[in-house]
Amino acid sequence: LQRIPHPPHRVPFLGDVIGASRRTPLQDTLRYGAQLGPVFRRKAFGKEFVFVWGAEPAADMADESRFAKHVGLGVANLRPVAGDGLFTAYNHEPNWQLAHDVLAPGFSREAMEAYHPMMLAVAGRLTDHWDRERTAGRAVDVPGDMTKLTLETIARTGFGHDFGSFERSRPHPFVSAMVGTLTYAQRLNTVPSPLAPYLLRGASRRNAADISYLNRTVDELVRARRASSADGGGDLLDRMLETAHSETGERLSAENVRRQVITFLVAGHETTSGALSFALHYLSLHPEVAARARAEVDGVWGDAEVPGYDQVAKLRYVRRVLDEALRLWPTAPAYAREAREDTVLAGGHPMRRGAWALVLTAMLHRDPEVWGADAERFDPDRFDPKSVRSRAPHTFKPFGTGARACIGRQFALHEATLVLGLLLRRYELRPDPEYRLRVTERLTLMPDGLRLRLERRTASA
Ligand code: MNH
Repeated sequence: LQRIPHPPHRVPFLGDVIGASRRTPLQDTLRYGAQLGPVFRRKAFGKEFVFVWGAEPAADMADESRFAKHVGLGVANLRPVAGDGLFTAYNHEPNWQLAHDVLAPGFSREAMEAYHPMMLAVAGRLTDHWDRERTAGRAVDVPGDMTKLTLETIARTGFGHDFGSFERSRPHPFVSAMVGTLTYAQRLNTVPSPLAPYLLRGASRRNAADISYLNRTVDELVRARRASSADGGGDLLDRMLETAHSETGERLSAENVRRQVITFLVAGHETTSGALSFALHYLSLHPEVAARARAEVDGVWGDAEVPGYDQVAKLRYVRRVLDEALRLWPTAPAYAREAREDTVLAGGHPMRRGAWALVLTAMLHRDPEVWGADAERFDPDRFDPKSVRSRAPHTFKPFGTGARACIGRQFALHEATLVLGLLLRRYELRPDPEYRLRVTERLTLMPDGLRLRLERRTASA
């Protein structure tokens, strides 16, 4: 550890906090990373973290025989909300494998095909809303509306539930409670742990209220399903309530179902919303990219009123736009890995069994040695098949890695590609010339205050 570089000006007790802000821990860490290299440490508020990026450490960390997911920091801070739900479960907790096996079929191709019409219906509510805003001459609130869209999508497809987000002018209280707990979980990392109960007393009381609101919402949703004679047509909630493990016959307990529903409602929308928002930001700034993507949509969808399931996967260029947005701003910007046994990282850093480090995806994705001198530039062609083949493996990891990688990846990609296709087909996106990208952090990333003006396309649809 002593040999790993850290920032030069350490403040006693507080650590490496000069020039750092508690609202943007990730973006501050990126600045340190650029100065300190692909394996570095940063001490903040009594805790010392090791961060890695660069092709070699990232590939090492992806070796499942030597490393596994580490539940620490922000993820561990979510345990009071999400317990042993899939995202926050420790590797050794039996409920992880059980829930993984029971829920994985909920993300199969067949399941996704069944979600497709529901995703279309929710997207229709977004375009209705955007049509009204456009007609009224108003700019649209991109992150706000993408959050409505993705929350309604996971609620409807996963749980047959409708939060009515598009009928509200303010975010649904579920969203406010969720944002509250995510922000609180992040803040816990930025105060010395022994002092947290004092410094965050008010915040921790609000957090307890947020958690109990989330629990109540979910309990009500589950109660409604159990009371209803109809099932959810095999949605995620049906699987959670009805499905026994194919080998052991075990089922999820009521308490675990509650944890899973919260997990999926939160993990299932927040990151996708950010990904869509960043993609729309870049599309608005790169009309040539938007034109190419739009031409693809017109070509693949023709004059079909609504696209079929297969017509989404065929939008290869739109998908590259999304990948490129997730490269520059991976909305889950880091993941933690721990050594399964004593090992050596990247040929020079010994790690004891259980020692852990954060893979800084956001930095890995901007490494000039991997992505070239123009790594900061938005260019979807980096994801054409030839460029992908010529790149080092394990250098694009927006969905994490290994057994604990994102279970909702295909879901997110289908939803986001579909929605980008629909929006490109319908509108021209006009940026606000005054807007400069500001990224807010609450464990996940979001472009703050992004608004776009829309023009209805005249040519088609
Ligand atoms: Mn998702 C895990 C990113 C969409 C549900 N997700 C992860 C991890 C990353 C991630 C990174 C691994 C974290 C870690 O190693 O600690 N997820 C994303 C991104 C998007 C996303 C960038 C959208 C874009 N995720 C979704 C959607 C769902 C979902 C949509 C559900 C419908 N994700 C999960 C769950 C896990 C997870 C559940 C935990 C999986 C496990 O540990 O078994």
